[in-house]
Amino acid sequence: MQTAGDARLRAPARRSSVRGGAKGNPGMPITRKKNTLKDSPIRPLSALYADQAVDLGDGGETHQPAVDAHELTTQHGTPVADDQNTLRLGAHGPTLLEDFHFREKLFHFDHERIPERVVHARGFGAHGFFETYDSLAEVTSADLFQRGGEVTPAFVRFSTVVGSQGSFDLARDVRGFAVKLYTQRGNWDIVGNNIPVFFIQDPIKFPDLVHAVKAAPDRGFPQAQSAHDNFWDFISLMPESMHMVMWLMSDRGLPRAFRFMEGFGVHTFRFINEAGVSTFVKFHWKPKLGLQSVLWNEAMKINGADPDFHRRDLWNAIEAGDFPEWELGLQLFDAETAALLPFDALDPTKLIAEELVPVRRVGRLVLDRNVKNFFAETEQVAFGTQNIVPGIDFTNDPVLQGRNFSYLDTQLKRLGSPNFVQLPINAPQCPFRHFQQDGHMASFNPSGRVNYEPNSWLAGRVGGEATVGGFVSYGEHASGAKRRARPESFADHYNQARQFYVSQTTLERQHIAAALVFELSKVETHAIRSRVVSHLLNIDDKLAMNVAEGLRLESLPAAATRVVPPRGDLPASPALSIMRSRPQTFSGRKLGALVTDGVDAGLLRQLETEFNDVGATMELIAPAIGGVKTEDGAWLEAKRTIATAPSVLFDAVALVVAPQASKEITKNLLAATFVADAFAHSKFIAYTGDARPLLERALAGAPLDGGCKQVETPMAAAAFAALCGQLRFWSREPVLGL
Ligand code: HDE
Repeated sequence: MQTAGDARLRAPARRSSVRGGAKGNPGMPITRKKNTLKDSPIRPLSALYADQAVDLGDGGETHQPAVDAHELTTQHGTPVADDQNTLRLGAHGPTLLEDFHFREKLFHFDHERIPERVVHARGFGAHGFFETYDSLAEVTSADLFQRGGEVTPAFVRFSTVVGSQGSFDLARDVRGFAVKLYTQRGNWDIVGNNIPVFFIQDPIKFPDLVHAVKAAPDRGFPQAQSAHDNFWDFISLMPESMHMVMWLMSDRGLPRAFRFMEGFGVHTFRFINEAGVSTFVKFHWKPKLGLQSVLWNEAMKINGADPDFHRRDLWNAIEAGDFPEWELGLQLFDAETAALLPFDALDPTKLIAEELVPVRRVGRLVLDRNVKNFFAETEQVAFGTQNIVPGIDFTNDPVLQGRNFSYLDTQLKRLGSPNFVQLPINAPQCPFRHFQQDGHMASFNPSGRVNYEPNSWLAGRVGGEATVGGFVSYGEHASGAKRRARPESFADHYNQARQFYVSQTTLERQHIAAALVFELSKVETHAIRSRVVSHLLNIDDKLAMNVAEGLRLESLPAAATRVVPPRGDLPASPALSIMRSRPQTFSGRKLGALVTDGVDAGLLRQLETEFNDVGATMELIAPAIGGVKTEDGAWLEAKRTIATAPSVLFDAVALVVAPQASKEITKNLLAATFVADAFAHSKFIAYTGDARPLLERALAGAPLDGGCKQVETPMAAAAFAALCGQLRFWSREPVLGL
């Protein structure tokens, strides 16, 4: 195979015209070019790198001539004749300071990075729209909710919280779910998470929380994880976090994809209608494809195999026209209902069970366009909880109030100018007019002399106050002594954590216990492990016991002191469990088909059709990326190889092995690991008869179960696709001995 390196070695710059290249390289054409005085840097040779025709310089370096008018220029537009060599005094001489092209290029490169977000650094965004189902004028005057069918442009950024921008997607972590809606009356940001509650009740603790969970200041690690002493030390001293910790340790901390997770506004907000009446509202995003998560053992392997697992999934789905969709759900309740709720609606560590206040679906969010430039859009998008529009207002949730203060600061720090709202991704898409001016990188610079209000320069009074539909804060009465205090109604730290736990299926509860054991096993300080268990005892005895056993604690600590006693009036809420509310469809999921030479192309086609019919995709995995030859001699290109695509990247697998390849593939340890992992992760496995030896080797004596199906016929392929609608063969997990 020829490479650019070959060409350089084999085409010495000062050769005379040769066709056929250097000795031993007959396929490499090298031709002397005609030079004119105009062609200032003389490039004596032309070369071909497979499909690419280039010139070679004196040192054999590649020069790629511009085609037509697509020539390279400096930032100031000066055409660049040589982008390979700095300006030097002779070929071996010192570099000259007057090399403005080099200086500009390096200067700009040195400043390419902006500070990453202090939290939610690793994110991925996409464009789309929000469509209102029916008018909500009875509860809000927000313009986007006035008319059924109204379409509002949207941008969404998903993120992990803890890791830096270069970390991996499948950390056990909360996911940011931030939505910018470009409404006709201003931008409205719902800066939410995929978990409906938060760790802390007062924003003054946010820096402590984030310091504790991120890398320790002395050593600069660990990265993108909570499994370490500092995090659990903090948590074990902050029982208000226990509810959120239950969510984080549950499968919610490991979404299968952004498309398969819920979003929540977390805080209680207000809707205000035309008459000024306030209704409390909590925001939910419900994924059309239902909820799904991966297992922790899978997550760890996915992070190695594809650190971009979530972003790749979203990007590919949108590119394929398979647009991810969520419905906006509202929990609406008035002040009287709020007073009757078992918890304070202003406490962000609490949720309101859907069974108590039902979720009303009022519109859909569709992501249908990938970004054109990651930096310009995903990195520069600036969300802020303070960005609301007339018809919506804040409540006194202290964390929301603190956030309203924080987000502006952070954007100025990150984006370096008070004009960050002028960046196209942040600018409103409705008419706007204000008199804020100048500053770094001002690009919205209105003409004319009016830059203050009131003014009398134009008859229309440019920039006068809105007489209809302007933003008016809700006239809530407030009074009290100025003091640092927390409401007594915030004191219950365990009852809702327990409600969440008992709402899970047995397997989900086991996952929570296993996650806690994993995390605390990485905590080196014994006292912290016991302290966490002392809190778990206030949530569920069996959970605490399982964790204590998993850690082999010498003795069970006493339960942590609690302020509010256990309450018996909080029934399990099925909506809190992913498994209980999972969809019966494989739609949006992926089948990985491991294929060998001699494969039955008809069967593969059938499998693909069946999976496409349920809205899923199939990817071919072969021993080598070039692909395999089918039984009828055709060539099938592979998408992945066994080495690049372990089965953790798929939701179900098919082992489509031909008789002549059975022996070879059975010997392949990677192929056996592929199958063993799929089995250990309770995935459905289809296999041809000739794949059975591989399957048996991988299972190491474990019996084949109902999740493994021999598939040789079209009917069997259809039945397998339907079976995969159950997503996993969960009844396998308890017998795996994990
Ligand atoms: Fe944030 N948060 N946050 N947060 N948050 C930021 O703003 C902050 C909180 C959330 O994709 C920062 O632009 C404080 C809760 C998301 O760009 C910063 C407090 C929830 C994103 C900030 C909270 C969130 C952020 C860092 C406690 C869920 C990413 C970078 C009082 C409802 C948005 C930035 C994106 C980002 C502050 C708590 C969600 C520093 C002070 C609760 C999804 O301003």
